[in-house]
Amino acid sequence: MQTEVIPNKRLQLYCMDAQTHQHTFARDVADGLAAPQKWLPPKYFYDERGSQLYEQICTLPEYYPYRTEMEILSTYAAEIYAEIGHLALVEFGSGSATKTRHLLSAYEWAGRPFRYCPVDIAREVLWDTANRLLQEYSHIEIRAMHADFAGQPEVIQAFQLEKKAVAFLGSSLGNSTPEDSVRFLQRTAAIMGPEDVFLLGIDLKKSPAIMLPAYDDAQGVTAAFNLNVLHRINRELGGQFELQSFEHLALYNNERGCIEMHLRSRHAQRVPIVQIEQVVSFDKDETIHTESSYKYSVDEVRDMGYQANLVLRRTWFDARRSFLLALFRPL
Ligand code: AVJ
Repeated sequence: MQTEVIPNKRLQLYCMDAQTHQHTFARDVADGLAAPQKWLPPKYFYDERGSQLYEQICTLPEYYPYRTEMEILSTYAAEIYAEIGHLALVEFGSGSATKTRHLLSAYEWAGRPFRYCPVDIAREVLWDTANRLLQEYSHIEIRAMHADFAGQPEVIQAFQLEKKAVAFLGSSLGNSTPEDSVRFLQRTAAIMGPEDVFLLGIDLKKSPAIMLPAYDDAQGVTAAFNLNVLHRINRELGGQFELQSFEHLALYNNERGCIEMHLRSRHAQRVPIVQIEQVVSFDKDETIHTESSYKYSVDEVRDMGYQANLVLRRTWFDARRSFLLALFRPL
């Protein structure tokens, strides 16, 4: 980890070097597409185009997770802030920080300096957002980190914060399996002090009739978002995917309790990927599993916390109890 740019004392950018990122992408694609069930880690959705498409997904009528979490944060920002106190706010997967702004406004209204430490894998979005926030909040001090934090929450130790509130919003934890999620929470808890808090935004289990359209919208934005990862392989790894030869597929896996997104091969085909020196073969209807989005009950969320020595202290819901904002403290 290195500190790359210091434009002024209110904004510092920490960077994981690009080399590491690129290597990982090539290796993950090579491994994932060689597996019996082909798969790709969802974090690779978020290149510049993918980040734009995700923002667009958030405006879709079908995509309730965004709206509902937004409702919670806008309704209860003052209450949440009162519970957290004026602690430095670290956020995993901050993206455009649209929802977080409600919380940042509560900090701002306190009328004294506060520190916001966003961590994201999408570099452009991170940078643009940080600069925008500097304009919007006169008391904000930003330490932004461009990093892949998946499976390694310890990256935030580079911020060297004495006390902190760690936020993981947007149901992004849902992209990990429950087993990996518990491990992520355990490792996060291990680097939290006794007065630190953990704020988790997570989607709740509900009827597939509501969940499924959120991942298979009428306008096909989610389909474009899903297919974009093939475009990225073409661009960054010399892949020769023909996007029209794959179709977007979303399903609810009732046993695992997650929405799955796949890309299904419309016909048998062989796809060269130059930079990993592989030709990937597909049967007709064979899929690449590109994302799991786990849904939980409140009890399951509480239990995951316990397994990580985190105690669920407060819960906030939207009016329809569609989404949960949970505040944990160390045991
Ligand atoms: C960014 C993890 C919240 O799982 O709902 C949106 C991403 N995938 N549509 C989710 C996503 C398909 C998403 N999160």
